[in-house]
Amino acid sequence: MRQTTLCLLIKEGEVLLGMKKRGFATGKWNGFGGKIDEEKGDKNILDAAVRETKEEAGVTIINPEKVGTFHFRFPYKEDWDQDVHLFLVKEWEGEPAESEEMMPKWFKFNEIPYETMWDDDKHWLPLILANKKIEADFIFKEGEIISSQDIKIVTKI
Ligand code: 6OG
Repeated sequence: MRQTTLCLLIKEGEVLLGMKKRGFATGKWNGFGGKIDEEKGDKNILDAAVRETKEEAGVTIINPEKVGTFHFRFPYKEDWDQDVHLFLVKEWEGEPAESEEMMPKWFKFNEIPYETMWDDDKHWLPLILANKKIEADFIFKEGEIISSQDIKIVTKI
């Protein structure tokens, strides 16, 4: 299964999201991340998290904390299937800046634009912002709508 990363930068009641400007999920707000790319030197999932956040948001993340694992499945489009490793980031170097792929913006926790995000996000992001760790399965049907879901709060990840 394809392994990808998703990083959420957090500061004082705000979360940094990026508007995806091209490719998969264009037009959605999301965290930063992508797949492990050995050609770009990634040896593990953490390398991919650091590299992708630098490429997409212009910041170097420090001490990312793994807070979730997702199994996303798209029976109608299996090449979208992926396991996503979610990281919370409270330290970084640099200022978020627009890239070719993403336009970053800070959102207050109570102003998160769930209506322009992946359908799953409204179900798990509030848990993450409340300091929970999760393991979740989501199956989608056409139109990228959830057809089934299972979110478990875990203590160890
Ligand atoms: P690229 O193909 O752009 O990597 N991703 C998802 N994020 C959320 N919030 N919900 C989903 O529900 C997602 N499916 C994938 C993981 C894809 C990026 O999109 C994330 C990666 O950061 C289905 O390289």
